[in-house]
Amino acid sequence: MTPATAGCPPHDWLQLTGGAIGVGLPMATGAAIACPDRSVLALEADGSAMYTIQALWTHARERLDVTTVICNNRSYAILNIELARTGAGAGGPKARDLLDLSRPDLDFVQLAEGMGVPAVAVHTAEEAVDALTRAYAEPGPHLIDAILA
Ligand SMILES: Cc1ncc(C[n+]2csc(CCOP(=O)(O)OP(=O)(O)O)c2C)c(N)n1
Ligand SMILES: [Mg+2]
Repeated sequence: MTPATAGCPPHDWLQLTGGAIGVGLPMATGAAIACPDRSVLALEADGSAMYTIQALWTHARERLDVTTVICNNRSYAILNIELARTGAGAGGPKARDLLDLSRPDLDFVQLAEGMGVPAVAVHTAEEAVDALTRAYAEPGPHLIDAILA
């Protein structure tokens, strides 16, 4: 993300200091409470989001100006690299199934709306820009479920 956002208006990055996933949504809560005059963009992967999804309810309850973008690839994708590092190749169907987050697909729009956060799914970069523009224009929390190929 760093090269992709190099030309953006001034901003700060907050990220985890270790390797435990799931910190993104509660960290966005903390950032928004600490700096109520700034908008917070939470970039969160689908598997990681599920560890702390209830933070969305806090975003709604505290009316936090947080826009959450779920990078939804229906997978614990990075663990494929760890699997390859074991020397087991691509793994068998059972091993690969453990890294799959489909069947059923997670519907983050319904999850967010069920906790009081308005949400929309997007499938293209153009739709994402549109959704981000609308989320930034309106105070309070929003969620964009970015469905990745
Ligand atoms: C608390 C915790 N539990 C489990 C793990 C192991 N782990 C590392 S990455 C990962 C999956 C990440 O998947 P996702 O968040 O969807 O990101 P993607 O790689 O698909 O972009 C898991 C379970 C961890 N790092 N921390
Ligand atoms: Mg994922």
